[in-house]
Amino acid sequence: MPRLLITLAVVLATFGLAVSASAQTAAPERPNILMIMTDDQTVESMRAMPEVQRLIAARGTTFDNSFVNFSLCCPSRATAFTGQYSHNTHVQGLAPPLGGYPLLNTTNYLPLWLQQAGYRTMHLGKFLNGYGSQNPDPHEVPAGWDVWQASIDPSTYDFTRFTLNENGTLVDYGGSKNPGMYQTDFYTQRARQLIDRYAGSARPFFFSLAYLAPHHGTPLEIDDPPGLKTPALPGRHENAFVNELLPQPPSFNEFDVSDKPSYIRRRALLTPDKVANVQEEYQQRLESLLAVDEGIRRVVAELEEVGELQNTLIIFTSDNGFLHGEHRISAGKVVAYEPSIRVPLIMAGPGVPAGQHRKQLAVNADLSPTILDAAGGFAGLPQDGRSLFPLLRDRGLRWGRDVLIEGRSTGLSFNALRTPRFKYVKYRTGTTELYDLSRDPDELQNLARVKRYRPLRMEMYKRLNRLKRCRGAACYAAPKLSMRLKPARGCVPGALRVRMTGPATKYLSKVAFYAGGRRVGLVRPVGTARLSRPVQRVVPTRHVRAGRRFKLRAKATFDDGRLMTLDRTRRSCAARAADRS
Ligand SMILES: [Ca+2]
Ligand SMILES: [Ca+2]
Ligand SMILES: [Ca+2]
Repeated sequence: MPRLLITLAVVLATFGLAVSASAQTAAPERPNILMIMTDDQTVESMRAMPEVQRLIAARGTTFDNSFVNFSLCCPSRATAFTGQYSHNTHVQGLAPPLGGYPLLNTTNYLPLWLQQAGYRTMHLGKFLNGYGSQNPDPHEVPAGWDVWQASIDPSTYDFTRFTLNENGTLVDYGGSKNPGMYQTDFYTQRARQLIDRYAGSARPFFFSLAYLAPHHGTPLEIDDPPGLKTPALPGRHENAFVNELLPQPPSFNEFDVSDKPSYIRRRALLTPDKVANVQEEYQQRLESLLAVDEGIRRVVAELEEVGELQNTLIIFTSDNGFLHGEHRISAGKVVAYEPSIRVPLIMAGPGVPAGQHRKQLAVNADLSPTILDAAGGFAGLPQDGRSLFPLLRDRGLRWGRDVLIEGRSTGLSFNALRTPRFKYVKYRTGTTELYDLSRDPDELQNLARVKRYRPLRMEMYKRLNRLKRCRGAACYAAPKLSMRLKPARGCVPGALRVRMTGPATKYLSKVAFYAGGRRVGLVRPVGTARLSRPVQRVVPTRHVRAGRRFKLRAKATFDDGRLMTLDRTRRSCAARAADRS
């Protein structure tokens, strides 16, 4: 059997399908993996979750710049379970023909790959939209799940009365049979039971725990605002944030929308009444997260009680962000603006440094390769994202990739590129948007018609055209940049001449050099001039002890804000030729 697996791995690698080479971590055994996904949760709302901060973020690493490829429940979950952007999953909506559960290819996706890697796979809660309603038989259980307890649509969206498909059996919860039941609390209790039951087994588990909050759902409540949908709350948390003011960043109810696409320009300013309603909606969404936060405390406590906490990789994230009045959108997602595409992403457990942050861009297509990396498994499909573990091990590492954002809904269709600094959006109508997020984080000044950004726009347009049809490694292709060292081989006598080469040098705006962890050189433009060519530098390496191997790293910054590191390992000469001269 192991030989068969090795053969399979070799075959997959040969065809470029393998994503995970590592698996050889320091951990004595392979970790359990718990992926907690909330629904429609913004990064801003994380302040309502002190337990997640204490038990996951403080023990782990927070990705400060985490995005979803397609900011909508169903496409986003399809990406999480396949490692593919939505143009490859073909799940680009909530219902056929654009999307919905029936469009997910359940014959080749993450849970199956994890089973092949020896994992017990479990899912509890919301799955892809339309599960139980769009498939002809609600008893259907998708392949790949050992323990399957998914909510049946539309009962998914009732916080007090819902039906789970429990490995093929439909079981009703709440309602008149069990008044007072609250879905979030039920999921927490059920999650603890599952952990208790399968802890300590020789088979590690992958547990997908999908809370509905802070997404809207029934029943209606007395203070629900007219015209806006809100979650339902347990009595103990009603009005917990009643005094919380709606955040009003500069993009809130954006006054001048003359630079915006027509679907924004058409929107009227929000009236004070409407703003009050949005505030109530905002408060209820925050309030609904309190039970999730409590739930996560109890789930983590359960892992600790059964002795599995140290050996469980916990991933906390959301399927998409949400707008609360930014750019005049009173409630919504799908769009390319920051509050819509940004999601919380926090990891803790084996191989994850404690109490750290990462600035590098992450995208939900990274979830599958990251999980497979931890599990020592292999993807059966080209992965459009990458394992985040290299970024966890090396905070200075930069890949230089663009993140692809996609969106389709009634009357709206776009693709976008997100770099660490810029966002370029191209609508099917031909309209474009360009934002310099380092100067304009609230996306108030569309630069698409500003002349001096034309070269950047053309370049991003070309890259977007490539990325919008990308598959696998092409989706995270780095800029074509390399470095030439002199001496090219042999030991380094005390200094190295480094020259940046490759077509991407023409977009370089700055390069910093590090040897053995110390910054030893910087090439940057003087004044407003462009970087002089060729981009090269003699960097001293005398601080590296004689005869030692050291890492030379070049950290390149491009005009569009992309960052890329290039590494080379060299050895300093035992005899210090340079010192003697
Ligand atoms: Ca969602
Ligand atoms: Ca409500
Ligand atoms: Ca209220």
